[in-house]
Amino acid sequence: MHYQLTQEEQQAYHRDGYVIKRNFFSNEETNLLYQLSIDDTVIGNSMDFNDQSGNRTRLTLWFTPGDDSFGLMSRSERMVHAVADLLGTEGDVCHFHSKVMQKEPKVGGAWEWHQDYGYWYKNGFLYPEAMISVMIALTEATKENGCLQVLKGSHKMQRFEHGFAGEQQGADMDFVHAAEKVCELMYVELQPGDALFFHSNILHRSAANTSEKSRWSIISAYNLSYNIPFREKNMSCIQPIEKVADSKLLESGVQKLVDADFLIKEKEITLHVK
Ligand SMILES: O=C(O)CCC(=O)C(=O)O
Repeated sequence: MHYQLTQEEQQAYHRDGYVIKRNFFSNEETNLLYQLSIDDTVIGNSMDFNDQSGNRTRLTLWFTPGDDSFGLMSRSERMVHAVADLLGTEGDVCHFHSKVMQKEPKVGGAWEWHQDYGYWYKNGFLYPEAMISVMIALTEATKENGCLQVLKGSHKMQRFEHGFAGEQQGADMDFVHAAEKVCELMYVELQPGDALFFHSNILHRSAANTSEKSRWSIISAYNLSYNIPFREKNMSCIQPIEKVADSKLLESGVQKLVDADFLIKEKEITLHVK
């Protein structure tokens, strides 16, 4: 077994519900990913979501990882091995979806308190332990431009009910307030290329971007092959990833997302996948 994360990092993930790996992607790799994230193929397929205050935040989401630069990133050996280190080896690592989060200066809205499994449960996934998200910062993420906030250790509380909060799904705020009393609030500030691995049941949110700087990131969500959803039509989440060498991303240069299976915003889908 090839370990990508140290024993300490793995323990931190299981204890806290998240772990940060600094400089997981180099400056050169991150620049390349950032270039793709502002390309028409990404921006042209973005969807708006309003938060509770009516502020717009945008994302572009697709399911099947291809040979584009994001696919080469999400299928890279370092990424797949790190995910396997955290989820375990009872199943193969599969890619559920990736999304480019676009929090624009001044207008980029908030993401309300939620657990990713609060959404994914509705897709019929049975095992939250088999699911994880990995956020790669493409720009600096700070308190000022609306970095992710997590309630440390809240993944151990299991799933809360989620209902509508603006156009998003938010966790039942009575439970969130109770969790806030016993869990430390952490602001996850990241530099470009840093990776945040977070558990599907950790409570997290992010504030609106009131700064002059955009906050761009890519989040890839993974699932283990045995966790077969009974209400999900996109099957990439149970197809073992075809890994690629870490060097492939830079060797290939900017490769655009062509013919990707983008999520189109419809009421039904908005409810279930983010
Ligand atoms: O990017 C953000 O600010 C929030 C992302 C998030 O909450 C999620 O993807 O579950």
